[in-house]
Parts: sequence; C-alpha cells; structure tokens
Amino acid sequence: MGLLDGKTALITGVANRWSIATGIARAFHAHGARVAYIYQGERVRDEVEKLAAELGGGKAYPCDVSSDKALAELAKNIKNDYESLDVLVHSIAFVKKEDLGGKVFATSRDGFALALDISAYSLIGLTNALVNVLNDGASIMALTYLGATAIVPNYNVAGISKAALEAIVRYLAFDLGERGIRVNAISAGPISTASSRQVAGFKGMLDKVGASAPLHRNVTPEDVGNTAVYLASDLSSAVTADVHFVDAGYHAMGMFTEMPKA
Ligand code: 0WD
Repeated sequence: MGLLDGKTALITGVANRWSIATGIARAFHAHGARVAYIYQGERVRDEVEKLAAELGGGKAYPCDVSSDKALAELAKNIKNDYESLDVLVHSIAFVKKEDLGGKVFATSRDGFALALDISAYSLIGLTNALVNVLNDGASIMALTYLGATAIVPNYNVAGISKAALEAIVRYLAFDLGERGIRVNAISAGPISTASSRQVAGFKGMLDKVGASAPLHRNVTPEDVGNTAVYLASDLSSAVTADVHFVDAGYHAMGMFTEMPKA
C-alpha cells in the first residue's frame, strides 16, 4: 500500500534530473501516485518527456506559467486526460542572473516584476486555472527558501519573491480551506540545481549549511520528495498554511560555532 495510492498529482518545475521536482516525482511514484508534468517550452520538452517515462510514466503538457492562455489550456488538458487532481506541486522560480548578486537596491523594475511574476504570482495563476480541477481535500505545495524571512546575501529579489510566495500560501490556504484543500510550503535547504547555481556564491552556501546545520549535512531532492509525500498524503490532513523546513535544521541556528566532526 502506497501513501498516495489513487491520487493524481501535477508536478511543475521538472527541468532535468537534478531538479527538486524530479525528486518529488520519484517519491510520488514510489508511493503509488499518478503524476503529470508541465514543461516550459519546446527547448525542454524532450528532456521532461524522457524523465516522465523513466520515472514511471505520465503526461507532460506545455505550459509557460507567465501566460494565462497556457494556464487555461493546461486546465483543459488535465480535465480531459486525468479528470481531476489531488495534488499540485509548485516548484518554479526565475530571477535574472544579474539580480542574483550585488545590491538589492540596484534591482530593475523589470527584473523585480519578472521575478515576482514567475516565482510567486504563478502559484496564484496555477491555482486559479486549476481550482475546478482540484478535488475537495486536495493538497497544494510550493517550494520556498529561508531567504524569504532572513537575509541570505546574493539571494536578493529571489528572497523577496519567496516572501510573497509564502504569504500567498497562507492566503490560498484560507481561500481553499472551506473545501478541505490544504496549501503549504516546503522550505528546502540549498541543493545544487540549474536555478540555484545562478546565485552568486552558491557553493559557499552549501558548505556553510553542511558544516553548521544540526544534522551536519546538506539535503537532497529525495529528502524533499519524502516530505512532499507526507504533505500530499492524508497523514498531513490538518496541516495547512504552514512553511515546513527540510533543511537539516539550519533555519533554527542562532549562532555558528566551529563544530567537531561527528
Ligand atoms: O537550493 C535550491 N535548489 C532550492 C530551490 C532551495 C529552496 C527552494 N528552491 C526552490 C526554487 O526557488 C524553485 O521554486 O525550488 C524550486 C525548484 O527549483 P530547482 O529544482 O532548484 O531548480 P530547477 O531545476 O532549475 O527548476 C526550476 C524550474 C525551471 O527550470 P529552468 O532551469 O529551466 O529555469 O522552474 C521552471 C523550469 O522548469 N520554470 C518554469 N515553468 C513554467 N513556466 C518557468 C515558466 N515561466 N520558469 C521556470
């Protein structure tokens, strides 16, 4: 018996095998879910379709979340092919490379709007498009990062977008609570992916967390996938409007000392 037997999930943000969403898809399949995917454009279509097949099957639909037309088309496709959804995973972010370093006050109006649109508004857009496809009691989750609530040098407007995303999670949880739909965020520790490597000094962040987190290690897409299974499953039936950390405990540190090797 899998924890997600009989559930259908739409997972966004699978770009390649290192994506956090790929780890989530692997864990969902292992627990018996049916999984569908989106890909942003033709450039990544083959890769996502290949991964979908490797992970255990599932359709992949074109959808650039910056387009309302694409979102409406996605909802139609899901309704046709899967009827309804029990789980929606938002694992999407985009920030111009020049805005992932330097001074926050140098962020351009365009760069700010783009970051907030793709990384935060897209959760509203996806939810609005899919609201009639989501079953009562469904689970929505979004990937966030500590930089939403604390200063992480160079994360800059990505952190500001995550602050908006976390607020959106809470407001959507309120909107959808009457239907028993839960909305949560997973705050993952740093993981080396195509997106995170755009952040100036990212390697240093990995070293810092690995050296000073209570668990003395970094986290993996598998760690995140396992928590996503819990949030997608009925085991988390009364958990909503929450930000759940999967970061080896790093967020709770108030001071860093040289730690002896375990
Ligand atoms: O350290 C990390 N990697 C962390 C990532 C720590 C904590 C949180 N996160 C978050 C990210 O901010 C993001 O929300 O996890 C989520 C997934 O990020 P990832 O797995 O690290 O990165 P990646 O594999 O690049 O996936 C993000 C994907 C895009 O990938 P590319 O590399 O092609 O930009 O978001 C998708 C796309 O698949 N994406 C879009 N999808 C549809 N429409 C769009 C778009 N307009 N833009 C980006």
